[in-house]
Amino acid sequence: MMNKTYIGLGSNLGDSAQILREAVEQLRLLGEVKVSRLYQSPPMGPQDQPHYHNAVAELLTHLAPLDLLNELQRIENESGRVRLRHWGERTLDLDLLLYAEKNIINERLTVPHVGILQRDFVVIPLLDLNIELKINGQSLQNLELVQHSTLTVLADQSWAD
Ligand code: PH2
Ligand code: MG
Ligand code: MG
Repeated sequence: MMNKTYIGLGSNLGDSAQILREAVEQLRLLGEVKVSRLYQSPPMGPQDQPHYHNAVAELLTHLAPLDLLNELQRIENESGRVRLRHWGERTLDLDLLLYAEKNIINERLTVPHVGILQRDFVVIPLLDLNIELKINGQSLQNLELVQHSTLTVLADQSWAD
């Protein structure tokens, strides 16, 4: 079974654009990948940290949710992930945002990812990939935060080619 999944990518330490490019290269080993545009986003959480580079990848994969989570964590770790504090700066963050239409809640994983609908740095890149995307019946394009985006576009969808 092929499953359509969406992965959130973030980085605000090191050469973030390059780190995210290498992460996409690793995701391509797991299945077919499409990426959103690349954005700069002011930090959510502690304000005394750099702006983030954010993007979302659509991944078509045979991997089951927890197997995919394991792969994402492996990629984070192999990239030499540094994470300084909760909601704080990190070299690479890969979040499993959506997995097919599934709702998953267990000790390791909540899907849809917590807070998706409140985060423009997730919603806006998701809309690049699927303008009609709905989460539990809610159309993303109708969310108020789409009109008040704090994001800056850094590159079009060819950034990870
Ligand atoms: N990730 C965080 C905390 N804050 N802020 C932005 N703009 N983008 C992120 O990806 C982000 C954040 C922890 O994962
Ligand atoms: Mg995150
Ligand atoms: Mg994370």
